[in-house]
Amino acid sequence: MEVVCGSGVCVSSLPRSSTITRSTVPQFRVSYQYLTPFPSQSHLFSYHPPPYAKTLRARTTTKPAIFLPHLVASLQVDQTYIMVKPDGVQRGLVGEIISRFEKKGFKLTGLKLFQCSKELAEEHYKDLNQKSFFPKLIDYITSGPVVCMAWEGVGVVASARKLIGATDPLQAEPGTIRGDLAVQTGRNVIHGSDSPENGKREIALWFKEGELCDWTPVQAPWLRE
Ligand code: DAT
Ligand code: MG
Repeated sequence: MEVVCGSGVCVSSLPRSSTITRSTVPQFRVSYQYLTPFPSQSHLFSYHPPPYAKTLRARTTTKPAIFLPHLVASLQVDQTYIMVKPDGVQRGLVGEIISRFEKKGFKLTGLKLFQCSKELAEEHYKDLNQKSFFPKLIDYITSGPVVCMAWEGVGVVASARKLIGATDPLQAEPGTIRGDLAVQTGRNVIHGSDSPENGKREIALWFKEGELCDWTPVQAPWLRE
């Protein structure tokens, strides 16, 4: 057995049936602990012996496999900023909206009812400040309290965008929040960050230090292997 690890790339000639344990590879203890949450070690490698290989020798071939770091990266925990806009609060949709994210299995790390200032709304939507609808958008977001939320999880940013649906509620699929609960872009009830970077930026913008909770839900082992 031969294992070579470099920066970001690992080359392994482990037979498929091999199990990495502390006793067999004590010097790779850190790698072992890192890989245990994944369903299997073999899916992270570029080469798998074909399942139809007839002989034991073919099945346990020692052909080198390249470790695929992007698969590890895809299991990264992200944060997203979700906000029930003033129309969602006024229409009594807060519980319904929170419930959809809770039921999906993401972790709530921050929650507050908040009246936002014009300056904060402008900073939040600064990428849209050249759009003709920008003044109306700022008036709308500052027209009443919003519910600010920080949610955490693997893939939470993209998944939240799917749960939310298209910007124009008439284009949003049934089953999405906007598809089920709204009819117009200018009253589309909810905001969700559009990238992990913006998730971090917006959470830092809307929450002060000490307003976020680091906790472990008891259901965690029932959501991820
Ligand atoms: P999203 O909220 O789906 O990320 P966005 O970032 O493009 O959409 O725009 C932010 C908000 O601005 C959007 O939720 C509603 C408003 N908006 C966008 N396009 C608009 C338009 N053409 N007319 C009026 N409001 C618009
Ligand atoms: Mg957006």
